[in-house]
Amino acid sequence: MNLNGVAIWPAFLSPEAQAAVVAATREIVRVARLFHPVTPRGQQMSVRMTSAGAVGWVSDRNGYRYQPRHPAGMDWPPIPDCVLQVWHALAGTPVAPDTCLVNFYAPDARMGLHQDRDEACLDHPVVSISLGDAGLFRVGGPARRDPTRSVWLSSGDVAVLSGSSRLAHHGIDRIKPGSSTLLDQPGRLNLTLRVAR
Ligand code: MD6
Ligand code: FE
Repeated sequence: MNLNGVAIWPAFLSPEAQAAVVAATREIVRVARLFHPVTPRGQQMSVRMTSAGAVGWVSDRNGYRYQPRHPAGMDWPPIPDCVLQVWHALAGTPVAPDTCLVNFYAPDARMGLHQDRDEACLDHPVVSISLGDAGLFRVGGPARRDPTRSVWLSSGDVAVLSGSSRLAHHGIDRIKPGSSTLLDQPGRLNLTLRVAR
């Protein structure tokens, strides 16, 4: 499926593969706790985040950036193999990702329309894995005012932003609590792989 140039692979991950990624993500979160980032303007984001990889995405009063440590000071855990496999199957590049952002949406969390442009080189794709409750994904174009289209991303779906869609605006309007039994709590987990440096 293609939504404004974003490739969407419905049910790319089997239920078994989804369970393996959830178990690996629990291990990431155990070491590098989820936190609520604060935007540069001082607003607390509703999504909780952490990262795996050589660098991780953080946001605070000093801006958005990738940095080699969690805000609490520890190294980010390594990106799990089962997650790297998804990248290598779909990214279309031999370059490996150096960061995996973990987003957790409680039932009332959302993510506003944004572009992914904090990476040093914007030629590499972004590969995004959805797990747990479905999320309403909105995709526009490179300009903020470009028209948008929306699709529900369900557990096991994978989205790839590359080429003309790499700088597409996108966001999550809301999630549908209770639409999946994968997680042991209501909510949605999203893992996003990138080449950041
Ligand atoms: C989410 N995803 O699905 C948020 N970014 O929860 C993103 O912000 C995103 O899905 C870049 C590429 C794909 C994505
Ligand atoms: Fe994004």
